[in-house]
Amino acid sequence: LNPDCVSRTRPQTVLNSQNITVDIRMPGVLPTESDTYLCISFPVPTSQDAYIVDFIPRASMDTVHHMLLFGCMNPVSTSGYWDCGSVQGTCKDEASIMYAWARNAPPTKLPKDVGFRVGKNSGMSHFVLQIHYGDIRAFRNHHRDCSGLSLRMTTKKQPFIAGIYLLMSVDTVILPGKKVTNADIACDYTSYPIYPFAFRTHTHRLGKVVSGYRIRNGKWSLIGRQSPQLPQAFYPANKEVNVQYGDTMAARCMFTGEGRTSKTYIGGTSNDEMCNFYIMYYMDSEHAIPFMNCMETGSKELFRHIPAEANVPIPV
Ligand code: IYT
Ligand code: CU
Ligand code: CU
Repeated sequence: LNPDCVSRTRPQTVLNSQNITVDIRMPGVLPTESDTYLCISFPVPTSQDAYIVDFIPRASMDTVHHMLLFGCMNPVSTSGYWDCGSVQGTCKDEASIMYAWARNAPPTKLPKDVGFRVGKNSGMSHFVLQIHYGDIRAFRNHHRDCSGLSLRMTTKKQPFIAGIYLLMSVDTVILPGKKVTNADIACDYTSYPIYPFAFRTHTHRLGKVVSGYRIRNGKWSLIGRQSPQLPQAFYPANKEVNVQYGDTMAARCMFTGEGRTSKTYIGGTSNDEMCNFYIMYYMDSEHAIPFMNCMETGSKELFRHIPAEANVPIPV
């Protein structure tokens, strides 16, 4: 077994015991069909609070289509790897996404003084890494894959906490043959200020463009806009747009029903659809809320004022 394949924890330096690096690697896997999703879990290696301050992808470009890192208390398994496609999933409890890497997209860096808080007290005793292996032909020579992620962590308290705000549609129905269906989501924001620095979009095949906004005093400001058909990584957000008490968060996914012969609903398979807009933000650690969701359907009246760009497809 290639020693690079073994997941491990090691101190960053002997001089400063506050820093740890965690390597989360597939244990030398050989997927047997294209579009296999494999997961491994790894315990957060400290009982104290710790902060992830850097993500270093260790992915093989020719085999890995994308990787996602989640945090949770109860992974589906704590030994070996498992198939985590639509059936088993990642965690028995709620999983929170913290990182996405996708082939041909630039990797996300956390800003200085910003960390994701992990550890038992923050509801994250385990990491789960999900890897989507694309074209199986890359494994013709039967080599084994050890792709994964290194996390640079510290137990030193960070001034700002990273978090994820997820806007998702729960009730969209896409009619067959209909050229445009919009999934509109909006929620009032009633917490301490957040500073978005990255965003990620997710739909399946029918999504054309996904856009996210802050609405303040009736004015729509773009946080980010991307085609979900491009690599679904976190992309840099518009840094000028922060979100504060009294603002509204809004997102639209534009879908097309062309090429379908029956209705398409929200669901887990590739024949279903999803509409997700993820915002990665930082927040003053004193008031930090690491994960927030918005699942409310946006009103017609509100979305009368959405900028026209939200319905302009992005060329892929
Ligand atoms: C129904 C739906 O839209 N599911 C999404 C969003 C979602 C993410 C997480 C829902 C829950 C979560 O705990 I994290 I409940 C969804 O499954 N998105 C996929 C991944 O599972 C994260 C994606 O690639 O964005
Ligand atoms: Cu993928
Ligand atoms: Cu999905």
